[in-house]
Amino acid sequence: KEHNRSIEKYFSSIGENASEIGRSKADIKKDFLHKLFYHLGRVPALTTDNDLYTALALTVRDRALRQFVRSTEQFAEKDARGVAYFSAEFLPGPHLGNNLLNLEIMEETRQALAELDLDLDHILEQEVEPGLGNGGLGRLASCYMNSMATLGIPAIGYGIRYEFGIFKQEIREGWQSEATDKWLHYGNPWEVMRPEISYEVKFGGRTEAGTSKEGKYFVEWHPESVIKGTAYDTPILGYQSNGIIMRLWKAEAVESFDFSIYNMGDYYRAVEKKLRSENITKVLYPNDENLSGKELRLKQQYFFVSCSLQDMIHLHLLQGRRLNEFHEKFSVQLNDTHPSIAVAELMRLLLDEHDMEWDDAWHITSHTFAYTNHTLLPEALEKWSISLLGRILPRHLELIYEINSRFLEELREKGLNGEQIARMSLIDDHGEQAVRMAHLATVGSYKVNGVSALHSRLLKTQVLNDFAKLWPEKFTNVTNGVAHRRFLALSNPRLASLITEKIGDQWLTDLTSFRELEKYAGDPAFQQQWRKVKLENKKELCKLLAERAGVEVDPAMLFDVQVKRIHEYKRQHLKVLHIIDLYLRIKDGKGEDIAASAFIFAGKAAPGYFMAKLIIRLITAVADLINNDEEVNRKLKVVFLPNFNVKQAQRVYPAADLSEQISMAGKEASGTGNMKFALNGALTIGTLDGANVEIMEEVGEENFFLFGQTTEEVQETKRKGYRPYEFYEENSNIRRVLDFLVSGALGEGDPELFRPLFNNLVQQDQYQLLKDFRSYCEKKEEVFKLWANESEWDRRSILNVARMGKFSSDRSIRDYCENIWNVEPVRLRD
Ligand code: F58
Repeated sequence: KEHNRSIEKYFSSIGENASEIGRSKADIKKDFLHKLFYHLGRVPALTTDNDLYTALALTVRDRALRQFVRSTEQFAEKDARGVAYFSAEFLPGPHLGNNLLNLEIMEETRQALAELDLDLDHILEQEVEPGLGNGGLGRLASCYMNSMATLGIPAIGYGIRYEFGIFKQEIREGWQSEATDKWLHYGNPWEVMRPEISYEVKFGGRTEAGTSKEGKYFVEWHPESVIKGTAYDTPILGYQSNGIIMRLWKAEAVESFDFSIYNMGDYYRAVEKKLRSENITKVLYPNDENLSGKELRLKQQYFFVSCSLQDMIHLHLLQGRRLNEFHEKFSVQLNDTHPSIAVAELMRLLLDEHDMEWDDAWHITSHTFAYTNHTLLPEALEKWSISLLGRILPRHLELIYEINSRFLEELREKGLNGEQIARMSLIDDHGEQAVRMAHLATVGSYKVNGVSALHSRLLKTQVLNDFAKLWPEKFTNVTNGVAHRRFLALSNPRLASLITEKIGDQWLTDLTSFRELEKYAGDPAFQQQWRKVKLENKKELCKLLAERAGVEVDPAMLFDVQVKRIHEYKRQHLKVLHIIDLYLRIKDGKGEDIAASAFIFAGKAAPGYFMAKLIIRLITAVADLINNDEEVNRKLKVVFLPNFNVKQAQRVYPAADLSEQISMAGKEASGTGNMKFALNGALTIGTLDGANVEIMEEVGEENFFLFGQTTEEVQETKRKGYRPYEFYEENSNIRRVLDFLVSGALGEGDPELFRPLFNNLVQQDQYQLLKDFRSYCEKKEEVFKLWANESEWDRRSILNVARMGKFSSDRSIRDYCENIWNVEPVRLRD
C-alpha cells in the first residue's frame, strides 16, 4: 500500500512537471538521444535508420502511454460505462506520424531532429505498418479507435496479434504473387507486452453433465488442449489528449514444455506442442471466398473472444462489481460475425464458471452484445459446420442448441409457421448442418446495425428480414465514417493548411465546419491555390508510381483512381473494359474528346480467388500495351501500384482527381475509400451503392457522376432473366471490347489467357457489367468534358470537400454512443 501510494504520487506528477515528459523541442531531442543510447545501446557510427525510427517511436510511445494512463484513471474515477470493440482485424496504419499529429508535437519533433541533421520524413518512411486486417472492415475498426479516443469514450479494442499480417503483394510477370508479411521482424516499439495479463483457453475434448450435492445441474468441459493467451497493448491516441488501448492476444503453450518428460524424444515432442499452440495467432486469413471449414480460423475467433471476455470479467470483478451488472457496465460491439461465438462463450463463462442460472445469464448476454453486419454477399455470411464446431468447441455447440431451442419455442408461441421457423433457426439444415453465425449474433445482441442507410435497409428487408419483423426496434443504421485526421490532416498537409488558412482549424475536431468552405468554391484565387495543392500531391504520387510500378506519368493528366480489394462485385474490370474502348477509339483516330488520363489501380486479390487474380493480370496486360504504344501513351497511362496498404493509401487519396466507386448496386455495404477520396477533393463516379448514396445526397447530385442501375433495377434485371449475351450481340462497342480480350493482343499474345473472363461476362455476368457499360461510358464523357473546364472542376471539388462533414468517424462514433451503446463521453482533464 505504502509503495503504491508513492507510485501514485509519482504518476500524478508526470505531465504536471513539464520537464518529466515535455513537448518542447529540447525535451524531444533529449529523450530521443536517451532512447538511442540507453535503450538501443547504439554507437553513433553504427546507428541504422531503423534505430533512429525505433528511438523516435519509443520517445513518442512514452507520451502516448502517459495519455493512456491518465485517461484510464479518469474513466475509473467516473465509474463510466465502457465499450469493448471486438474485431478479428485492425488496420491501424503507421503509428508514428499519427501519434505526432495527435500529440501536436509534429513541428517540435521535426525541428529537434533537424538540429541533429536528421529528416523526420525519412524516419517516418521506415515504419512497417501492422497489416492486421484485410481491408475496409479492419480499417474501420482503427478509424473508430481514433474517434473513440478523441471523444473520450471509455473504450478498449480487443483483437488478435497475428505474427504475419495480410500478405505482401508482388507483381511477377503481371501476376500477383504473395509473400509473408514479417511486420515484427525489426521489433514493434509501440506495443507493451503484459505477461501477467494472460488467460487459458480450452479446445476440443468432451463435456460431462452432473448434479451437485445441492441438486444443481452442471456441466464440466474436459478439453483436449489448453492454450494461453497473453495481452499486448498498443496505445491509440485521440486528437489532443486522450488515449485508449488496443489489446491484442498472442497464443502460447501453457507451459513452455512438460518437465515431467525426461527422455530426449519426448522433450522434442513437448516443444513441438508449444509450437502448435503458437500456430493459432500465426497468420491472418486473407478473405478467400471460402473460409468455412478452416479449423484454425474458428480457433482464432474463439481464442481472442475467450481471452477478451475473461479479461473483461476479471476487470469487472476487480473493481468490486457484481457480475449481474456486467451489461450495465459494458457494451460489446461485434465487428461482423467473426467474434460472434462470444454469445456462447459469455453464456458458458456465466453458467459454468460463475454458477449463474440460465435466465440471468441470458439476460446479461443478450444485453451486452451489439452486432454490426458488413456484408450482404450470401457467400460471405459465416457458417460453421456442426461437426467442426462440435469437435473444437463441444460445450459451445450444446449451448447454441439450447439457445436455439428456446428461441424457436418463442417463435412457435408467436405463431410463426414451420417455413419461417426453419429460415430463422440458428442451424442451417440444408446440406451439411451448420450454425449460421449471423443468426447467433442477431439473437444474442440487443442491437443490430448495417453500415450505410441503403445497406441497413437491405439488411432489414432481405438478409435479416424475418428478424427485423420480429424485433423491429433491434435494427438500426450507423453510416461508416473515416478518421479525417489521418486521411486529411496527416496525409494531405498541403490541403489541410490551405483549408486552415481559410476557415481556421476547428475542423480537426468538427468536420462539419468544412461547410464554411462553400463560400470560396467560386473564388478564382482560391481555386487556383486548390489546384496547385492537387498538382503538388500528384507530383509526389508520380514519384511513387515510377519507383514502385516503373511507369512515368504526367502529373497534368486526369488521375482516375480505383483502389480497394480486387473483387468481381467491385467491378475493376468495368473500368478496364472502358479503358480498352478508349484505346481502340484512339487507334481509330477518334480520340480527340478523350481527356489525357492516368488510370491508377491498386488492391490485393485473395490468394485463392482466381477471377480476381485474372483481373490483376488483365490490368497489367492493358498497362503494358498502352504504356508502350507511342500513339496512345501521351493520352493514356495505366498503372497497377503493387501492395496497397494504409501507408500507400495515404499517398494515393490526396492525388486523385476522380474516384471510382462502381460496384453493382446492392453489393457494397458501405465503402469507406469513397469518403477518403471525396475528403481529399476527388470527384466521384459511382453507382447508387453503399454510402455513395449518402455522399451524393450530401454533395449534391450535380457534383457527382452517377451512373448505372439502382439496387431495385439490378434485382429486376435478374428476375427477368438477364442474358448478357444479348448485349454482346447487339452493342458493337461491347462486342469490340470483349473480342479484344481474346484476340491475342493482350498478355504475350495468348488469346486464351483472358478467355475465362470473356466467357464469364458473356455467359453469366453475375455483376451486370454489360448492362451498366453504356451508362458508365456516357458518364465518362461528361467527366472528360468537365475536366476541360478547370475552374468548374475545381469548384465542384471544393464543394465536395466542404460537404464531407457527415463522413468523419467522429460522427459515426457519436451515433454508436447515442443509438447503441448508451455511453456518455467523459470530459477529460489533461
Ligand atoms: C467491408 N467488409 C465492406 N470485409 O465490404 C465495405 O463495404 C465496408 O465499407 C467495410 O467493410 C466497413 O464497413 C470487409 O472489409 C472483410 O475484409 C472480411 C474480413 C474477414 C474475411 C471476410 C472479409
